[in-house]
Amino acid sequence: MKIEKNTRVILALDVTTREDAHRVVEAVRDHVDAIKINWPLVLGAGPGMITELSKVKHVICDFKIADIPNTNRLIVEQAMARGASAVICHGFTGEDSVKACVDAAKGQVFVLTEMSHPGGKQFTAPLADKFATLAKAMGARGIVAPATRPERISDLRRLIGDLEIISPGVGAQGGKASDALRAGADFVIVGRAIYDAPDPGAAARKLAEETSSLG
Ligand code: NUP
Repeated sequence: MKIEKNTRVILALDVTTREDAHRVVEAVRDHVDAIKINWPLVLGAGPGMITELSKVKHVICDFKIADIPNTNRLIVEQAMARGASAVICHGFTGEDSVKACVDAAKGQVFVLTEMSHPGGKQFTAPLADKFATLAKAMGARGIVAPATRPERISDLRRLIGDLEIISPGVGAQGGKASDALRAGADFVIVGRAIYDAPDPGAAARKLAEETSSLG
């Protein structure tokens, strides 16, 4: 499922209650193109959130799936059956495990490469090129690459051609949305800089002004 590029912002909805989730989504829905959810919301408010939110926007389930192929398949099937448009998986588990995700999600998979936090340099950075190449070879939809290191987005873009890049690390982790997009990301992923702002709607609007002006 294609996510239309309007604002090129994906909301990372790392709140832990249904009330907070809906409050933030109502405030920002006009300024984001999709919603990424992660374990904090699913564990805090239940997997029904996938279905509820999928009625408002495309939902990407950032479950960082990292298991043997059969377990990966079962996780992905559950997420997709509840309304997810795509899932995020790790690449270090190897070709067969990534392939199981891609098959179960009918291609709608983003593979993690170099993670955006400081520790991401330790183990994921040295292997990031391999994860990106694996994503392309396995037929994934795209990769996750760090807005905190835009030069790495450019490197990885060269390896994957026209696969999509979604990029976390904007705001709270120090990255800048326009830098990540100029480096080759299709979308930025933004959590705390939106949902922790005193006025999430205003924060999202301001960000969308910055990103949509880049075309
Ligand atoms: O490398 C990654 N970095 C990262 O921050 C891969 C991710 N999936 N994320 C996720 O993006 C992280 O789990 C969180 O949900 C979001 C960033 O949130 P924030 O730093 O904008 O609050």
